[in-house]
Amino acid sequence: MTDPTKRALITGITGQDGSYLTEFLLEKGYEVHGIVRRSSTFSTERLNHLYQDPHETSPKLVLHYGDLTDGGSLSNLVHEIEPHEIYNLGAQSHVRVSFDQPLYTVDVDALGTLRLLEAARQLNRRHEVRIYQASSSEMFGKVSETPQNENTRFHPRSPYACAKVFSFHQTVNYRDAYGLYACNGILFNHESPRRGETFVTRKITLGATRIREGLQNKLYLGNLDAKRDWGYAADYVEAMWLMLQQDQPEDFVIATGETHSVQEFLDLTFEQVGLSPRPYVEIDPRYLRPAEVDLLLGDATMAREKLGWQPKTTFAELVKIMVDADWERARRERILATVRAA
Ligand code: NDP
Ligand code: GDR
Repeated sequence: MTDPTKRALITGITGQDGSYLTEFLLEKGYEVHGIVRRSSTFSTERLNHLYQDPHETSPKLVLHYGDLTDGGSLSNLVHEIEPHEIYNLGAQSHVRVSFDQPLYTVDVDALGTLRLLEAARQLNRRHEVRIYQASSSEMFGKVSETPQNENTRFHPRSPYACAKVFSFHQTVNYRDAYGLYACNGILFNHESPRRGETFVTRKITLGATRIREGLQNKLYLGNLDAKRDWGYAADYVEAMWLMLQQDQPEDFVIATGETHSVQEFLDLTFEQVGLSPRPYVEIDPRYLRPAEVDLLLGDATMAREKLGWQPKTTFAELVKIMVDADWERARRERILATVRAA
């Protein structure tokens, strides 16, 4: 291919981060290719506003069927597309679910990364490619120091986190062993109105706004004492891109430097909809985990100094962005329900 346009390949393009990263790269003039799993219903809801008819000449967003468990499809796509940058965001990303599906989680989140690194290594022999690995603050697990930075020891506490630690080290090793431009973004929790509905922040903003609109009576949650460093997903995708624009590949922590408990997120959300959580929230043990990560707090000094990156959205602003979006949705749902009942 001789076209000077930069091509990016994204696994996990249909997820929260995939959709924000696609917007970001399209605005930068990239041609974006995404890998989508085949399912019986469409999984591209988060990308609908970016959709381009594949019959158009030179579409800037192209989706391909593939799967991180299928090394053949990954290798074929990497070789056909010849991307300049690969973002490996695809994962079974739910920590609680990883206890129920440990082998599947490891296949996708650990071996899937290795399959992709291997395809990238082969391509890199004839066409320079850079690869970003979506590593996670969950790797710190039972933390040995606070705040956590790039030198903090890993102590993973779930099948998900163990798989991510494997992928972290494979990424570093492909960089050391083969000179591949490969880096890990160790991202702390980041949320948005596009967050999956079973992650705690979205579950709370959806639940509180639906309760406010009379669509739901109860919100069932697990451990309210866990503390997380929550940022805004739209801010974090810029850091992924910046990591691939440096002279040398390195691994970076991306975080806000503030930590809040699930209880605090809950209180602020209910305050914004003018309710107290007490009558509505119940603890359901099914949402507790066999091993919990109690406290995460990131130190993103290295990202600030080397990438010039820092978060733009505060905790209170994040909660408001999510509440506003879900409240609008709940209002529409209530109006629809009223019309149907009439
Ligand atoms: P999501 O769960 O929203 O998205 C995950 C994506 O991976 C979806 O597009 C999903 O496809 C895809 N996927 C799942 N299984 C496979 C598979 N077998 N083959 C190919 N693709 C697959 O996650 P986020 O967008 O929140 O996170 C993106 C990445 O960053 C993940 O790797 C996650 O582990 C990691 N991460 C996330 C953080 C966060 O706070 N959000 C923090 C740190 C790391 P489908 O739509 O079909 O399900
Ligand atoms: P996490 O996010 O496990 O940090 O992983 P999640 O929102 O699932 O949990 C955060 C904390 O909230 C507690 N919690 C609940 N969690 C869920 N899902 N549902 C509940 O009802 C509930 N009640 C309390 C949890 O126990 C936990 O302590 C996310 C994912 O995006 C990972 O892919 C990513 O790597 C990490 O963030 C960084």
